[in-house]
Amino acid sequence: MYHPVMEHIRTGGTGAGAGPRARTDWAVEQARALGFDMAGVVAEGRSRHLDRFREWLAAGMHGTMDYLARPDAVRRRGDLDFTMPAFRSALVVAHSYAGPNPTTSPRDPARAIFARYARGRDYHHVIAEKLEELGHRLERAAGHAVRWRVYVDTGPLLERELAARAGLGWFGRNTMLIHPQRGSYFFLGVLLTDLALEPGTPFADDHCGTCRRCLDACPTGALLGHDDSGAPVMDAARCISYLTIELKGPIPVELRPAIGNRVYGCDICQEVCPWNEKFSAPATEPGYAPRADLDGAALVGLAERLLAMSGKAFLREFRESPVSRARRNGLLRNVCVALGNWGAEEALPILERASRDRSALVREHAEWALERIRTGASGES
Ligand code: B12
Ligand code: SF4
Ligand code: SF4
Repeated sequence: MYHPVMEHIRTGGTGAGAGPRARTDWAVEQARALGFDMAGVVAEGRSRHLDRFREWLAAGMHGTMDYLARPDAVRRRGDLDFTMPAFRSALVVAHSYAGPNPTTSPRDPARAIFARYARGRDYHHVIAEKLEELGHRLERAAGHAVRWRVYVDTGPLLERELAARAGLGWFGRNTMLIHPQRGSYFFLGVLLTDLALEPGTPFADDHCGTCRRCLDACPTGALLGHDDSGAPVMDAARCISYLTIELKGPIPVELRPAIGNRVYGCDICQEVCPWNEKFSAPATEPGYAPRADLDGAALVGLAERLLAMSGKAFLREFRESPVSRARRNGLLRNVCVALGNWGAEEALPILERASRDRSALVREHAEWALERIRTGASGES
């Protein structure tokens, strides 16, 4: 079996026309040249865990993420042949976004904390551009027409399952895909093709052992441990990443205090993971360097900026950033929650302004925060 770890790559391979093994060596080498940290191959299109995915949906753990439950999309997750009829291989890549927290936050509750993955340029753009270049190179080297399609969170694929089958890591209790020498601060991307490539050895070990750090650290109780099949389970509807990014309506009141100053996404269950403490190396991709305006931004200043912006201006401002997904009202909603959790009187004037905002969503969260500060409830949790 071909092993996908980068260190095993032969250099100087002659290319994509020479048979599956040589073609795979060459493709993985090209992936590394393009800046990816790991790459591996899956050649079997059927999912081994679609039942598990269906059960997860049936339990409503996807919250309002209806796109995950669309019947055609579920069917496509079950078999890559439905996504690409001539499918023969999936090249799965990992791209590191690891980086330190700003020195000011998350400890300073007056400052916002954006999840690491969202501090720089949007990974969908960065990875898609690189994978498209890889597709063109594969086609040129093959010397004939090659079908290929790239995915980075952009279609109904079980990316983590594919990555585990390609040998890139195991499913940790925090539900992240973790590699024993790289931790979990990496994105995944997939290139599907009708070219034959040599499959990698699926990652069989589970290195979590008796550790429970992520379960204990999750502030909202979203991580539920392993189910009977051995799969790690998350109630996504409770995850701060879902609450601050995917949820478009009001954040459930009982979960607002647990969000603290995390205004966009959450890394807590990765920060406490020993595999990240030991092995996460800083990302080499320049595009993932944090934007100055998001790096430990003061909550009051951020709220002022957002209040002065229209929805369109927000999308222009954050066009190249993952943060655009929350839209202006969603991010402002989150900032109001964080201001309420900070609990300082300095937050009152800006929250009063937010309570007169044109968005009902923002007004309601500002009212909640004002009430929390005025009644002194912020200090109680
Ligand atoms: C929906 C989604 C979310 C949801 C739900 C997350 C979740 N854990 O399911 C929310 C909004 C909460 C979320 C949060 C985040 N996400 Co997200 N998300 C996705 C998305 C689009 C789909 C995931 C999905 O289908 N979930 C449903 C569950 C049931 O499926 P699953 O996680 O793949 O789980 C599989 C296992 O349970 C396995 N399984 C089943 N049975 C068995 C049995 C055994 C024995 C074993 C071992 C496994 C196993 O099968 C399942 C299905 O294949 C993927 C991209 C993609 N298309 O895959 C990104 C993705 C998973 N997210 C990613 C990231 C970076 C994040 C965040 C870190 C962002 C942040 N900082 O805020 C957090 C991390 C939170 C966390 N602890 O998971 C990366 C993860 C990379 C990695 N190293 O794992 C992905 C792959 C995007 C990408 N292209 O890089 N995300
Ligand atoms: S990302 Fe945060 S809220 Fe979500 S499961 Fe991990 S620790 Fe819990
Ligand atoms: S914190 Fe511990 S249990 Fe959680 S994913 Fe990391 S090693 Fe596994």
